[in-house]
Amino acid sequence: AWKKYSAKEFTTPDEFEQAVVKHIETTLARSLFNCDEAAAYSGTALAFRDRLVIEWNRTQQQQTLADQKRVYYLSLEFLMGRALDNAMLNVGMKDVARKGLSELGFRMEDIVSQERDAALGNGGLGRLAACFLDSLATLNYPAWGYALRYKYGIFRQEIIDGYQVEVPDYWLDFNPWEFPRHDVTVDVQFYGNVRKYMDESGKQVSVWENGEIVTAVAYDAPVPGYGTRTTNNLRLWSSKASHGEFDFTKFNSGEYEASVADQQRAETISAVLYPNDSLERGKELRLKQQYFWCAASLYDIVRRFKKSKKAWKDFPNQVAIQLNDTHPTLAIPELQRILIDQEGLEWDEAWSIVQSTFGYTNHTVLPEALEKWSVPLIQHLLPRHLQIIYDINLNFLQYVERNFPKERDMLSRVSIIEESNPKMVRMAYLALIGSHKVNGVAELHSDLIKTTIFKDFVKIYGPDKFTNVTNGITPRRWLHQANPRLSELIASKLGSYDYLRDLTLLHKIEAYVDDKEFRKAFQDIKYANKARLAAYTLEVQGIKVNPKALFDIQVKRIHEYKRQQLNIFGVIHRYLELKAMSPKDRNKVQPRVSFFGGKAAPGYWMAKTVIHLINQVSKVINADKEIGDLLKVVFLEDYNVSKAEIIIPASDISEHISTAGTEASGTSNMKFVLNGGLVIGTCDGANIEITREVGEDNIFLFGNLSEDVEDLRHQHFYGDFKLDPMLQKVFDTIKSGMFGDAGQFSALVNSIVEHGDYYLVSDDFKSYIDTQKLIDEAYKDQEAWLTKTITSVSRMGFFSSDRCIDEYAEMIWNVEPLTPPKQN
Ligand code: 26M
Repeated sequence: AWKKYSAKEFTTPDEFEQAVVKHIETTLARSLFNCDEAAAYSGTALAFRDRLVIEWNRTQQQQTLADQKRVYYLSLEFLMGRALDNAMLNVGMKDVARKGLSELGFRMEDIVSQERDAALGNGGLGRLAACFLDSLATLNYPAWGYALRYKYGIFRQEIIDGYQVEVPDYWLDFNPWEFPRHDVTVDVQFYGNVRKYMDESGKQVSVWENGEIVTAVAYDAPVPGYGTRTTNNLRLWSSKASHGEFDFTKFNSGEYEASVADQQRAETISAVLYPNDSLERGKELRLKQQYFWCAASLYDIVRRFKKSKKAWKDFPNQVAIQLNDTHPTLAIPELQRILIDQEGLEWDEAWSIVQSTFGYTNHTVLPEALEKWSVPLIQHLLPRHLQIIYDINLNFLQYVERNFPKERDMLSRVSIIEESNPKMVRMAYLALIGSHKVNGVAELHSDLIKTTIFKDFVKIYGPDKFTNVTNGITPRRWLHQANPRLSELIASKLGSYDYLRDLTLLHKIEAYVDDKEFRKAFQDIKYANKARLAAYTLEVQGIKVNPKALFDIQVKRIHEYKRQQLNIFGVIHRYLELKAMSPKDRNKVQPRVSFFGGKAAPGYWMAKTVIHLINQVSKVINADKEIGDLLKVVFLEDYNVSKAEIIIPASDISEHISTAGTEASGTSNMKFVLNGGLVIGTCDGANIEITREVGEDNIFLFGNLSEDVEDLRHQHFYGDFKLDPMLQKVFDTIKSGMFGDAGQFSALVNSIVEHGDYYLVSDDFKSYIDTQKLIDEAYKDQEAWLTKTITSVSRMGFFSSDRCIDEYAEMIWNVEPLTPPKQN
């Protein structure tokens, strides 16, 4: 019999060093004589990986035997960032590794920063999925993530002459965290035709045939939980030609190029993450990605279920599938297809299984961001699915007609098919109709989806189909890892790190809000974090900033609705005011650094213009000797997860200033406050719940409310549009050429002056400027400011993604945790 393998686990720095050396010399076949930081990183990662893998295998085995319901989180994006620091925290041997590395002559920070980010996502939606995986494992839920193994993640951003330039992010050179499973493959079909026939019993059968086959290969990555042995699985699918390297028939008959071309076409499917936050319209390759991933994942899930030999009606008791936005909506017709075409179930029975299995999370109400696919494209690529979508729609519309006979015009409004030219499939409607629950991601947002985009559906299904799960963030990465000193300070007062598993315990630090020593330590940590960002800014941007200045930060994807333009116009306004002051008055001004960071979608010209303007303004202001440290403007290049871990702990104030009603939740707002920064924000998304938790005195809210937005927009078009006079001055300055050729910014200015100011920049400008003044005043009273920040941190317990995941588990998935056995 086989002996159970037991990894010789390191427990001392010495043993750790041995493990590192072993991996460098044998796994990597490198000599120790030229052991650089890259090699030290690799050895360290592999040493920790060994320990993760044991618990990973154990967890998977336990979950298989336990035979209870599992969660499958389908997301086209997982913005994981770096894995080593997280692995060290969860394995619990970071200090041992630190000592060991130091004996080998390395600093932990330098080794950790050798790792490339796993940047398989665009922004908030992808990072949310990563936080959810962390919480699912930490709370011992049996759960898998499913996604694509993109060869290229989100592009790297370089700023050249003030313009964004996109550079490919090839991240797989050395990735110790993934395990290829060449034995776990799924053949996925595209194109072809549907043949219908009667079987012996007289039943109509549809066969989808003559398609093109692409093979999905599984790559697995371990997802360890904190303070638990549970290690879940993230499965990424990679595409390759179904016949392997080359089509040998073609190859042997001399068609070398055709053979290679087939192979490349197949590999293109998982080649690159779309960088567009969904604006990528109608691209066949994107639809192929979506189906490829849905089909492979469902095949895998169904295969696992079938091993249990249970009846199909038990499927929803074993499987909960969560759709992260509409990107995986094809999983709905795909499961229906498997059940009726391959497993021989009747339509109604199959459909009830489908509906009980899926839940759908909506992440935006912006109409331009709602996915639609043209009927001809789906017909061409997925002919059988189009038939099924039409049948789903027919059944649904018949149901609506029966129940609302008097509302004929509702039918065209709620139809899955939009009767345009060409016809379009409305993916959000299909996702909603095929799921048992639909949730928004913050209270306001969940209310808005019920009164706007899904209004008719509330009438049809009743309000209980709709629910709210306010987003959350993992305190492991966003407090403990990003801000180790603050985490340690909190632990020293609470007596342990238990609060990292139950963030509501943070409320106990409110008792120290008047404790002199605690306050001093808290303030010192904030200063050190600001000094760290200042050093980083000098090193990579070449801009010297004073850590004593007020650090004002806005980092997120660049979008008109997020209103970075409002921020930079405010900066220009501030500059004009400073220039107009006497030197004596200037001396009383609160110095400030305005940091920006974020990527623009490559084809989003307005967003790119905003980046350009920020950089031009930065150049002019930073060079102004008269202004000096009173105002500095910094655009931080290539904002990503690992940079966020440096940037976020360094804020005094961060900006979350979307037009009310447009930002579904926001999650960086939570990260900033948890790290002892305050927020300037609109009454939008999770800002509203942050206000409820921390108290109105501890946040700077401004601007028009969501319920007034429609009227204001109407007035812009049908009343006369009056530009805010301060904003007018800002525009005059831009037009004067102070920031370079004004023509470059005319589209941006005109979107406000000429084209109706859709995002209400002018309407909110005065309120924004006034609130920034309040902030300057408030910051002068450092003691009062400190009280606000400490109080806020202590009240952030609600925003842990652990709370969030427990809500999904209870209200949507109906799954229970599976506790790992005590260590043997
Ligand atoms: C794209 C181009 C132009 C204008 C808008 C978009 C766009 C907007 C929203 C595309 C996709 C959008 O939604 C998807 C998304 O990423 N939503 C984000 O999800 C996060 C996690 O729930 C939330 O915190 C963010 O508020 C929400 O914007």
